[in-house]
Amino acid sequence: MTQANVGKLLHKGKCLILAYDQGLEHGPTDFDERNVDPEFIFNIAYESRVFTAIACQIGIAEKYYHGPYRDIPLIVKVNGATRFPKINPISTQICSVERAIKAGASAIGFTIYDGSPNEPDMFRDFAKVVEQAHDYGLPVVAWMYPRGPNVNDMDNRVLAYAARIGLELGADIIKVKFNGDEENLKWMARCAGRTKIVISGGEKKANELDFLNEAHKVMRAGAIGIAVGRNVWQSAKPYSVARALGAVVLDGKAPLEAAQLLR
Ligand code: FBP
Repeated sequence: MTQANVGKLLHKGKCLILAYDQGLEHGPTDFDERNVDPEFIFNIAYESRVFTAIACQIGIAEKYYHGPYRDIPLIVKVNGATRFPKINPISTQICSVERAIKAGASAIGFTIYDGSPNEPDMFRDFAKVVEQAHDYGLPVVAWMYPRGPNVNDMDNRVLAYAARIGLELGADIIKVKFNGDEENLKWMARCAGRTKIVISGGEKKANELDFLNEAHKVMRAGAIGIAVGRNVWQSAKPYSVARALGAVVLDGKAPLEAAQLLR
């Protein structure tokens, strides 16, 4: 059995990833004066001490992943896409596994738009990336995002299909979206088998407790963690939100109890 070293991305079997690839994926509309600076994000991860990994693109990794930040395991995304309109979505490989390792990667991240007319290209690139990463003992985290002209990315069956594709393609962890249906998430975890599931954060919620509740729900349904960006670094109190999330995701605390840390 091939077993990449997933453990280095986990704490007590749970995973809390701070995601900061939105500058490429969405553009700077997600940012303000503070969080436009990658240093601010790395500092949240370092000071809050709850994130089991940080995920970003290669350019950010090479220029900002230095000094004490190197204590936080790094996931380098090796493909990416912008939000400019596309008929057929594709996430193009923009970095080699070797370059990611030189930048300090402990794991490789890769997006697949399942169901896109360009799916075969992403599958092909992903297969090579998994092979290379595993040769170096690095686990692979796949952003499994069904997307394309005829794809309903929040449909239960589509989400379960994406989870299964992650297992079949050899991902160690898949990052998927949650449509609010806990039963379906349980089924997705069954479909993913020995591939672990983390849930995407999504747009910033108005209320921090709502996000803690959602985190609690997905953990209860069988995810091993969440990968969150905007709900942390767009918050006015990102350090407190991070600690409260850590309490829910890593320590299994109830959302209301964890919310005490928001003060
Ligand atoms: P957020 O918590 O900010 O949603 O980040 C999670 C994430 O998967 C990022 O890693 C990625 O940039 C983004 O969401 C992709 O979002 P979209 O669904 O708009 O492509």
